[in-house]
Amino acid sequence: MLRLSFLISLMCLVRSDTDEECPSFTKLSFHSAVVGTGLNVKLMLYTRRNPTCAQAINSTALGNLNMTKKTTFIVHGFRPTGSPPVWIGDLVEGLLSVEDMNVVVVDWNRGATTVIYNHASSKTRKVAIVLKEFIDQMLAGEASLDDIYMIGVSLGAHIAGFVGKMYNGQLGRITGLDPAGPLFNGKPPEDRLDPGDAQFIDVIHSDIDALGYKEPLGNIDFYPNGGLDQPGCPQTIFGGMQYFKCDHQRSVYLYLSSLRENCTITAYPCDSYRDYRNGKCVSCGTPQTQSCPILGYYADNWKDYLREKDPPTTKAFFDTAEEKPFCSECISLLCGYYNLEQEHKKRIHNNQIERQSWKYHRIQNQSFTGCDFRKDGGQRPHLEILRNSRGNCSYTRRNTHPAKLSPQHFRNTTK
Ligand SMILES: [Ca+2]
Ligand SMILES: [Ca+2]
Repeated sequence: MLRLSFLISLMCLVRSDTDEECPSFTKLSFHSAVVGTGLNVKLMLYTRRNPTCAQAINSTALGNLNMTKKTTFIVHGFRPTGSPPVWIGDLVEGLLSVEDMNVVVVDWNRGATTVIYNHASSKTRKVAIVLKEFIDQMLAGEASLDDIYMIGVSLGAHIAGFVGKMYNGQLGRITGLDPAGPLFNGKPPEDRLDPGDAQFIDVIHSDIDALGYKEPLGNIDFYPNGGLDQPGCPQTIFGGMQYFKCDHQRSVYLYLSSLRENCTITAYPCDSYRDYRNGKCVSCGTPQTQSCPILGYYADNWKDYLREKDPPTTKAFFDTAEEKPFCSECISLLCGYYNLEQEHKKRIHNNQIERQSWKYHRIQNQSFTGCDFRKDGGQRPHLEILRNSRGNCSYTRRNTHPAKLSPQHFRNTTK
């Protein structure tokens, strides 16, 4: 009898342990979205000590959180169906793979889940206040605002802005991934993300004609493929849910590629996408000692330069492939974009270039791992890109690096 009761209590112990361990992101049903949900903010901590099994944390229980390290908060947006964001796990894993940090998933699915966008939007300030209370506790310990980084997706980007504002812009960094446009477009800075909300703010705008925010909101604003629509996303309602969210969500996948893929997405500072497409923004606009800004996690390498500008804002453009690795599209690879017309003129003036130039049409349909070209100490690449009116890409070897690349080498770096 004693043995049995011991066994039962042991089972209860194990059972309650597994219940407590590894809390997961709140899963709700579409029914919850229809009836609406009250706000409940859960914080889940992942570190290299517990990379796959979260710890539920709050102001009084900080778990494995190491105050001396960077802390990255991931803040999601509107959840019209109640499901967890599909990219959460990949983002946590990616962040932990690039740096030993604390990653805190801010689960406000109860609150964000509703079919009525306005209801989710109206809770953003309250989420920000919960985060402020938590960060205050961290600051009461050894943590520093410099080491606080918030990645906000859609409504989450504005939540991050609200938190940053409460610290007078002294938060280390905010990354806005297609910050929400509806109900925020045209609002004053205090009612949305703005460049004053953190020490450095980088933003990716991937759906400015629907769910995203059109105007610049940070120190650098990246507009992939112009920011309106993304290649590979359905253009009609027959694409189902993807028709509504694909462009918007692409900002997250582009950011993720900066953590996972062995090639970088280079962006070109420019006044407009049109100017970029017309080859007017080849020089990157940064001091010659630097290369062009890159998208994603390492965008803050350009922090000092971008913040010193007056005003401290930069728009940057680039094109991508339809799928990962998005950087594989020829046009996004290198710091040199010429239209065919310009290049023709160049050839007339310089026979040597003409003699040494090669063209590789339709190479953009292949996965290209030529980012090695950028690893030569930030030098300008050996290849320049041509794009003709039909959108085909081709490459021309730079005459400054003779014999460094052969057509054979080029073929070897494509697959
Ligand atoms: Ca603001
Ligand atoms: Ca769109």
